[in-house]
Amino acid sequence: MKMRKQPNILLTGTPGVGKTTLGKELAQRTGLTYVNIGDLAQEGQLYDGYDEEYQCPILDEDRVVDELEEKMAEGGAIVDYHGCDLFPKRWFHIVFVLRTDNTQLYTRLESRGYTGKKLQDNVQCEIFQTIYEEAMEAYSEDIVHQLPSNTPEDLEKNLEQIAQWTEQWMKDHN
Ligand code: DAT
Repeated sequence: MKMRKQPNILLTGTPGVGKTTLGKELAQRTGLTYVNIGDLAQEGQLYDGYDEEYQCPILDEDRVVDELEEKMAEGGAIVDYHGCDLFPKRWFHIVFVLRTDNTQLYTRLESRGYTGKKLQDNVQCEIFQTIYEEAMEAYSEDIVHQLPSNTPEDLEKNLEQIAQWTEQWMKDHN
């Protein structure tokens, strides 16, 4: 029996915009598999050096892509990462860039323990819509969507919309 085809969804955006929160709930609702790139890299130690400025390991992008290739070919993955141009374009059927107002984001990152340059750079990343522009360059513009992610109501609406899109995609492809 052939397996039911499922789409691959990319959730991206500045750290703190709510990718993990949305991704995990979405996985529960749709039955798709949530994949956190940060966790994957940590588990497999998929790193290539250390960033002294930000005090964090540097992702080995090639190894991350190799690690995921099989799963992505199968379909049904919800991928969560604060960057998007490291993945092959062909992997994703739709890309969501979550967006948060900067005062809100500042508070969230501060309570995550970010301070100083790391905090400022991340808020600035959101103000300059860096990840949105990265997504528009890396993928077909017609599959890239921005989602406001400020309030619990936004979260609920986003869940609802993406779950509906997923259901429709599966009807169209099975
Ligand atoms: P990310 O995975 O993008 O780094 P997260 O899911 O860890 O972000 O969320 C960061 C914090 O913000 C966390 O405390 C939960 C909260 N949050 C996420 N989405 C939200 C929303 N739509 N409204 C209010 N708070 C939200």
